[in-house]
Amino acid sequence: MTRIDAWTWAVRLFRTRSQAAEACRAGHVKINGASVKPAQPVVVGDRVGVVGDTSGRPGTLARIVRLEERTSVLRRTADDTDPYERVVVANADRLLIVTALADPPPRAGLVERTLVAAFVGGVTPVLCLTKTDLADAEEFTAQFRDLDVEIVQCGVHDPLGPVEEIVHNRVTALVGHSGVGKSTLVNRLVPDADRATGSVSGVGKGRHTSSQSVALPLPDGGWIIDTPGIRSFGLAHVSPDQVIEAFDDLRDVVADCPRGCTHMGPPADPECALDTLTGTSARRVTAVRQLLAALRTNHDWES
Ligand SMILES: Nc1nc2c(ncn2[C@@H]2O[C@H](COP(=O)(O)OP(=O)(O)OP(=O)(O)O)[C@@H](O)[C@H]2O)c(=O)[nH]1
Ligand SMILES: [Mg+2]
Ligand SMILES: [Zn+2]
Repeated sequence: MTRIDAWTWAVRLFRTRSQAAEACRAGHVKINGASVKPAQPVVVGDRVGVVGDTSGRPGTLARIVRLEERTSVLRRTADDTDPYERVVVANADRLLIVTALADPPPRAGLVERTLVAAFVGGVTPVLCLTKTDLADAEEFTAQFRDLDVEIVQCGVHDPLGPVEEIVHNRVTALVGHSGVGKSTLVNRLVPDADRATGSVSGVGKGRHTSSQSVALPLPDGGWIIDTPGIRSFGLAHVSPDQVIEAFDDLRDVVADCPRGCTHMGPPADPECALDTLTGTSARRVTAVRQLLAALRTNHDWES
């Protein structure tokens, strides 16, 4: 699934990667063998089965009749109290959390919340810094060091090699605040993508240059998914235990925590088992608690 418009879904046919077709959704789709009709069952990145006219000729439509099981799901909710989960992208291997070092200023909270969604959704996050020509990266990146998240600089003046290596032969989604340079980066990675880019002056006034998620094939293999800018990342569906679960070295330790432990340490959780860890793991606990703290505080980053 490469693009979704009001009534049609664009699909790329698997056997011939270059062949595209339009498809419409059947009333019900089969997920894991069961016929269901969820509100928005098919998202960009989904693998679907289509029948009917798959020629891709103008005016023809195929029918989506099957949704393959997803290898990863990046979800968000509108805010932290909203029970309605929206899948942002399916089947991504990597999530590039695109963050400008200035204009708009980097928001640690938004990065932390996006990291949580990636860890919980089974997508490996990478912190991707843009506008490196406008500010120094050191101070901002220091706070993420103990999470072992890969950090790559990919401003317009930085060489493309490191980010090309990350996206090669993988499905990579880009997320981040509006105006950070997601589409600019996509245009560098896919020279004929021709994604519209915008000036940052409109940020905070509800203006987003990209309004749709689109998957584009990379020239050397793999897919890149450009998404519209976000102002916040609702995590109503995420519990502290799910975050801990994503870290191999912490997962087993919390089995010794008292019931209802929120793993924040004293004073809230004086008996949290994570406090028995030492060395690198202890530093990791501090970093993961930073994520848990971000899970509790959501902001709408207007600008
Ligand atoms: N100085 C500088 N400007 C950049 C850099 N990367 C992107 N820009 C500029 O930032 C502006 C916004 O870039 P876009 O690529 O449209 O941002 P976006 O993240 O796709 O924004 P939305 O589609 O609204 O989410 C454009 O004017 C770009 O030229 C960079 O590394 N340095
Ligand atoms: Mg864009
Ligand atoms: Zn605990």
